[in-house]
Amino acid sequence: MTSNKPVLYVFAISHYCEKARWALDFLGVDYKLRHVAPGEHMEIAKKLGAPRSSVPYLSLNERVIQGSADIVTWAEDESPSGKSLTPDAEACEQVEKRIDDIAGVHVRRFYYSEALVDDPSMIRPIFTRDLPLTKKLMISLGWSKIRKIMISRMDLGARQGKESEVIVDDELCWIDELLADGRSYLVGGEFSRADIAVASILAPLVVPAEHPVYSRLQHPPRLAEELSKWEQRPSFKWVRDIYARHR
Ligand SMILES: N[C@@H](CCC(=O)N[C@@H](CS)C(=O)NCC(=O)O)C(=O)O
Repeated sequence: MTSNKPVLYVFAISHYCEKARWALDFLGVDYKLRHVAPGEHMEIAKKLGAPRSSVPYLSLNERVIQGSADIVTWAEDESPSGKSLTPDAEACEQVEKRIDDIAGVHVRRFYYSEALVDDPSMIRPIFTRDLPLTKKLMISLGWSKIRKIMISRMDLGARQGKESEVIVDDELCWIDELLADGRSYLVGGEFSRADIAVASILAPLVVPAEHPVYSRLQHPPRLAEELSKWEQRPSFKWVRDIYARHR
């Protein structure tokens, strides 16, 4: 018997996937979570008729919704709980778009520039997490090839990592400034999609205890040292607090 539940396709490690997953969970949408292996994600996307290869994508019976922002919008429209995540559409969109387009890309590049280049065995388990045994084996056997493709596609390396670190620092300054007036939430005085977007995109750096995947993630040594300098930033504390209260 096939289920009619929407299926959310994710990489366990992806912060954009966490964003979509958190919104679906928060809004009480019933869905099936499906972890996919790198490579497999492209084949499934194509089969479902998604315009691009990237996860997350949500398969409804008759169509597919791709991209974390569109999935959040769909989830809000469909929410059985009647909860909303958009107190101010324009303000939420401004924050969400900036965090997705800039920090989303550079947190990943900063992180992987050490994790995938210098310490690949440390993060391999997260790529095979929750996959069926055959897929786990496939990833393990093809790991050096997958790693090379990712290094080239995301333009990773020591110089690139430093470059992204500076950009992430600037984006953290922006969030620190937003929080400087003592607000608990980024937009409209209530928990919104802007909070989910910012907290989930920064989560690979902050590793909040409530995160479904990263809570057990260990940072590679040099990254850990760099991140220890940011531990007391308002943005880091805020991400921990938002996760503790809403995830
Ligand atoms: N803006 C997109 C970004 C999604 C994205 O970059 N996904 C990455 C994982 S973090 C991915 O699937 N990369 C592999 C690919 O594009 O084929 C979103 O919000 O969903």
